[in-house]
Amino acid sequence: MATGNLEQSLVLIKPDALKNSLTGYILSQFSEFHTGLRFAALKVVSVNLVLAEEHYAEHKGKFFYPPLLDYIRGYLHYPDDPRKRRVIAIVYQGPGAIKKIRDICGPTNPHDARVQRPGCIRALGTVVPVKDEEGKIIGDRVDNLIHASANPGDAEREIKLWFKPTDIPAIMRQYPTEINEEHYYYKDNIVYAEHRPGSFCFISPGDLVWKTDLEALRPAVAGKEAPLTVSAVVAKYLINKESESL
Ligand code: FUP
Repeated sequence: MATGNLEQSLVLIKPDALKNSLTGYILSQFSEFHTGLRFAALKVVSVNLVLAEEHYAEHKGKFFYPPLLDYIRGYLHYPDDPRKRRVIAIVYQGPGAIKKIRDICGPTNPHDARVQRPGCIRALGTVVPVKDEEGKIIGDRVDNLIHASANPGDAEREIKLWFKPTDIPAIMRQYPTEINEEHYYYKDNIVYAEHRPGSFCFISPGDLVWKTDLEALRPAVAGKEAPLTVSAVVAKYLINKESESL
């Protein structure tokens, strides 16, 4: 796990921030001049369902989980324009990256943010009631513009979920990698060691991959229990592929 000067954090500029043209404002809040942090990686992501479910796995089963998936996938802010459904995913690196970024973001709920930390990014967000099938309000969906890793363990999990090692300059990579020596194919949430009809090869011999991904794939193809779900490994290899339903 990375610490000290090399600490990293995952930031997601969410669809509501993009819709409100807050990207430039957010990037300037996090600029090296203001925070001492640097970009380690950045990409525009059309968020597939596998990635959304894995990113918010800890909230599975909660009333706000389904709308949260629709929110991060851009369906709520761009119901009629699939081209605009995207987030900007960024890895920041530098001393105290996680806390510095969380402080600038502010509290999770924009109502709290406005009271407790006026001026923080999430103070510009909004809260939308969530209703059950009978129309009764059962809680709030929190549209808070930005995601930021909460602690070093989350940062490692999230960075490896959204980014391949080669998305990050070698000198800035913080987590162990390995050169893969096998072929791995994916179809319908299953990984295979050989090609199956309709599957695609997402890792080939010679590819640089996260060590923890390989430690999950080896048992997974042998039908054994793995330390990570197949989805957690494969999600980043599905990013920005053709099919909307991925
Ligand atoms: P944070 O770490 O600040 O992003 O907060 P959480 O992990 O607690 O929440 C993850 C996401 O769930 C946030 F974007 C807000 C959303 N959420 C709701 O929509 N409704 C709730 O009642 C709680 C959280």
